[in-house]
Amino acid sequence: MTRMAFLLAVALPMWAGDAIAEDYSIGTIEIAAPWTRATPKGANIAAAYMTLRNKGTVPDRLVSGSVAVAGRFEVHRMVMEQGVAKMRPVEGGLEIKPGETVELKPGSFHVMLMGLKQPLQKGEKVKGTLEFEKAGKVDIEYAVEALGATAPTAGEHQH
Ligand SMILES: [Cu+2]
Repeated sequence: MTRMAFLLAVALPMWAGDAIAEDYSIGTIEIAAPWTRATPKGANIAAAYMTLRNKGTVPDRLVSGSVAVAGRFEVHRMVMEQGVAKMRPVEGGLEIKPGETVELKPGSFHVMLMGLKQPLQKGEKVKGTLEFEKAGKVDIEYAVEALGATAPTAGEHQH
């Protein structure tokens, strides 16, 4: 297959018309509203966000994941080093204690999609997986919000 034919084959099925973030669950873990942002031309990384809730009685961890359009998936946290905000991988996975909610949001924990194979466009949904130490693996889709968005499209989440 030529490179162009390959790009079209992976890009076309991703068009979904809107970008309302949806909720998912696996085992005792609830995943609310995974979302990311449109990327400027030439960008090869993007941050993605979601809310994780553990309804179980034992701790679990987000240990890995994947996204079809990126080469690598990492969970990052923000740290202050000498007054400068930097991001660092979360070693050993992101813990979600029983009964707790962990928010991945701008300025805090986030998923880093690295080695983007194509720009992310507003309105698309990006397919991926998340893997939890105990709950296992789940298929999810990230809603792609506008460049510069700070929260997912609101309206349907009344928790
Ligand atoms: Cu990061």
